[in-house]
This record gives sequence, structure tokens and C-alpha cells, in this order.
Amino acid sequence: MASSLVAHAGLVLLFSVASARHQCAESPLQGKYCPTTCGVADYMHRYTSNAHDSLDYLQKELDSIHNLTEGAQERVIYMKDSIQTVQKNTQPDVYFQKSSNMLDDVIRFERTIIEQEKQIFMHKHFDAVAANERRMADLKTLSIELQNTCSEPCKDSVVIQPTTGTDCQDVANKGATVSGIYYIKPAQATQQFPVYCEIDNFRRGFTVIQRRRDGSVDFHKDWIQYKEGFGYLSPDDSTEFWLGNEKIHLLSVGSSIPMVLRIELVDWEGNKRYADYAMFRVAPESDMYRLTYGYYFGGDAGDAFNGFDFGDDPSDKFFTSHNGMQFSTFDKDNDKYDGNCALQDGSGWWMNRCHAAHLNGKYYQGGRYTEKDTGEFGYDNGIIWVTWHNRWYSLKETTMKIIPVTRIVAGGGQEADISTGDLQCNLFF
Ligand SMILES: [Ca+2]
Repeated sequence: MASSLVAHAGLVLLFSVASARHQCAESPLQGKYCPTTCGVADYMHRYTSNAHDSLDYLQKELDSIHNLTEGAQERVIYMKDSIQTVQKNTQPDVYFQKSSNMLDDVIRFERTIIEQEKQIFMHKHFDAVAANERRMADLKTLSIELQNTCSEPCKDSVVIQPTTGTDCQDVANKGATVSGIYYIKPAQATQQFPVYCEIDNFRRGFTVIQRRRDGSVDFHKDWIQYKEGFGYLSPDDSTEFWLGNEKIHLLSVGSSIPMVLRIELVDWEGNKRYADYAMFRVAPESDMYRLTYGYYFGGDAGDAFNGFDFGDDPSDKFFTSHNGMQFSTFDKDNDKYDGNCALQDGSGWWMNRCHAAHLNGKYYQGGRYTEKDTGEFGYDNGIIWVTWHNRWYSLKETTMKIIPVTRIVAGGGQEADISTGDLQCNLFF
């Protein structure tokens, strides 16, 4: 540092000498701010004396710092020597030695433990390898058994009918004459799916969307299950199911021809009734599979979808109607009630506050039930159609099925048979 400052001072001196020998004139082009060598020399000359004073001061400061540094170095050397002397002269402390020994013991034990852990790990590892090998052998055996089984001819007894269409009426129109399981693909569906088609003697093809018959399937399901469908399809119509809200939606909007929902009911005495609803539609999931229909199209079971005056409150009928209601499940409450109808009644349904018709209700053997039978909530939760049997009577069998309105005779036609004459044959085209 000091030497560079001295060199710099020398350079300043050189400039000052140069300035003494040259008379500098201002450039007419650059004026008094000309950055010529002469101008710089004049500047340096003007401030040389001050610079010299500053340099002298700095030099003194540097000398002082240098002296201090030397002193510090000497002190460091002295301290190192002192430490070595102290170390040489210090006798080992007894307790320190003991601690040291203990520390050595700890380290030794630690090494032993690590070694033992390694051995344990190796044992376990070998056991795991042996177990895996056994499992692999078992899997190979199973795989061979499966291969043998799969190479045998298929013994599945469920018959899927070969005809396909947009719905069961389309299937019937294409010549299908027997009821059973068919693959269909409604206009807006992305893929085909199986349904039970009920095809009668008039070549009417009903697509069945719900079936209750013996209580073998629990209808207490959540939103996703009602959306996707649950239960079992069978070629002989012997099982219970909910086809699924998404498929029901697709079926209800798939055709330009309005659909009719036919509801068929059987009580525990073997009596049968039905109800038809024209222009049946189920909205998409974005509208919570809302139920709408145009009007009660006929039947002998009564119009329970229109609500019922139970006599509890003047608003009973209004708050138990179903047209325009969104679908609710216990985990998705879209009803018109402060509480949760689907949770209380253990089903998925187009709940209002709450219902006059309730075909996905709890299955009660024998039909008649009371508040005490309902469990936690005490509300009527059976399979109900109140315009036929009261709410404490749970029906034995139900069917919900849809068909294009053009295939239904106005005012009924459930008992119609092809053998009854040409008139009816002409009505079904
Ligand atoms: Ca609610």
C-alpha cells in the first residue's frame, strides 16, 4: 500500500514538472473544459501542494499501521509459544482422563451396536428374500392355474343379445323380440352400456331404469353410486338395480321423440298398478339430474309424483310433489327441506320436503311398517306410492321403465295384447 502511494505521488510530480514547461491555451472548439494533457497538467499543478500534504499524512498513517501490525504479529507468536509451553507443562487431569476413557467406551459400544444392527438387518433381509421367493412360487402356481382355466371354453351363462340400438325401442324396431340384456348407445352417449330391455308382444321395447323385487340390493347409496348405477342386470329379470342417473339422463334426452316413464307397482297381496308420465326427462349432472315431466299420462296407481295432502299441513301437497326436483343423496342434499331428506330416508331420490312417491326406499318384508321400524329418524322411508297405499306401507315390487311416447296408447294399454285385435296393432307402429 505504502509503495503504491509513493509511486502515485511520483507520477503527480512528473505532471507538475510538465505543466511548468508548457503554456496551455484554451481550444476554440473545446473551450475551457478541454480534456487535453495540458489541461490535466494545469489541474494537477494547481492542487499539487495539497496533494503533497495529503500524501505526507497518509504516509504517516501507514507507518503507524505497519508498526501496529508488527506488534500484533509479535503478540500472536508469543501466544503460540505460551500455549505450547502450557501444553507441555500441564499434567493430565484425572477426571478428564476418566471422561476420555468413558468416551472411548461409548464409541466402542456404539460401533458394536452398529455391527449387530447390520447383522440383524442381514438376517431380516434374508428372511424377506426367502418369503418373497415363496410368494413368487405361489404366484407362478396361481398363474399356471389361471392360464389353464382361461384356456377352457367360456362357461358364462349370461346371454347378451346381439342386437344393438339407441334404446330398447330401437332394438325392438330392428327385430329383437325377446326380453333380456342388450347393449345400447343413446345419441349423446360416448360408449354403449348394457340394459335390461323388456320387449312385449307388440314389439314395444321398454328400457328398464329401476327394479325392486325382493330387497336383495341395498338402495342406501351415495351420489356417485346413484350416478353410475348399482345392483345387477339379469337376462331373466330376476335381480334388482338402479341403472344410474347418467345413463337415465342420456336415455331421456337421446331421442327427438318425447319419452314416457312407466311406473309399475306390485303390493304384498299381488295386486298390480301403474302410472305413466309423459315427456319424462332427467337433466344432466350440472343440474343435479333434475326430474321433469310434462303431465300424468294415465294409470291406475294415481299421480303420486304430483304430491299428496297428508293432512299434516296445508302445504303438504306442494312440498311433496316431485316434478322439477333435483336428485338428492345423503351426501348431496338438493332438496327443499331444512334437513336432509335423503339422509333421513336412506335413499337417493328427487326429494322435495320430502316425498309422496319414494321408490328407492328401504325394503320392508310384508309391507307394513311403523316409526319404530325406521331406525334413527322415525320418518316414512319405505317403498312408497301414497296415491295407492299409505306411507306406512312399503311396496313389494317396482319397475321404472321408459319408452318413446309414440309407442304408448293414450290412457293406458298396459294390459294390451297383440291377440286383442288389429286396432291396437295399428296404434303401435
Ligand atoms: Ca336440505
